[in-house]
Amino acid sequence: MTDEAEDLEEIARKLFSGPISFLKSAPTLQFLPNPDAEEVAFAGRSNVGKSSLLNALTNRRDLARTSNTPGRTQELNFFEVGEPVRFRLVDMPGYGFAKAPKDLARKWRHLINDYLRGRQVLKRALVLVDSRHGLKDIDREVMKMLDVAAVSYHLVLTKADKIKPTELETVQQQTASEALKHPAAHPEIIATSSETGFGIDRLRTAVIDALA
Ligand SMILES: Nc1nc2c(ncn2[C@@H]2O[C@H](COP(=O)(O)OP(=O)(O)OP(=O)(O)O)[C@@H](O)[C@H]2O)c(=O)[nH]1
Ligand SMILES: [Mg+2]
Repeated sequence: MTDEAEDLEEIARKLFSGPISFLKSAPTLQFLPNPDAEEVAFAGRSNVGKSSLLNALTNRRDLARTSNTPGRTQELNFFEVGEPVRFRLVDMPGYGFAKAPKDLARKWRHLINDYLRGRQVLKRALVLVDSRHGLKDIDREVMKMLDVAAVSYHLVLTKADKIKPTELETVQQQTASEALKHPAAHPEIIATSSETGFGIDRLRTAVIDALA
């Protein structure tokens, strides 16, 4: 690693292990916080590991609530990083939760899409993909929406501890070749495990890089 990359990793690690606090939950767009800080949002299918990754990134166990059952996160949850505040992390409900009541699924879809498309201070979306399953059509739809809205996003593989390294490499390559066809997708695919901490340093620097 170059000195510069090492420095960035160190800065990122310090920032993410410093003060971080819950700001608020927004069940609808009316309740969004004032757009006075840059934001990085976690998107992805229900149960993919968004809340767990937010906790791993910030070195905290229970900042965002996680669960075995899909549909845990039901609102947009805003967390402020740094003091004074440097930026915000936004945990979102999952999409593609087949068992959710239709009205609720629709409500979440609108909330997520409207937020992602219309938020001026959103600097980067992290689109999480379960490394055991790879990209699904519903992920591709979100990717297309982000392309059209010109919201830059990073594809992040989750639960890397659940598959063999060779399988992980294959899914990483497949995902990378699809990412190339999406103008707003970052070409690098970051593989992570919230369980083992694998890839978390890299994700931290990617988040810092996305900010002004
Ligand atoms: N083995 C392993 N399990 C994980 C990992 N990340 C998350 N999980 C598990 O996957 C389940 C779902 O995790 P969450 O973080 O709640 O997922 P989510 O995407 O926030 O889910 P919703 O809020 O319901 O959309 C939990 O049981 C986690 O413990 C990981 O890296 N490795
Ligand atoms: Mg969640």
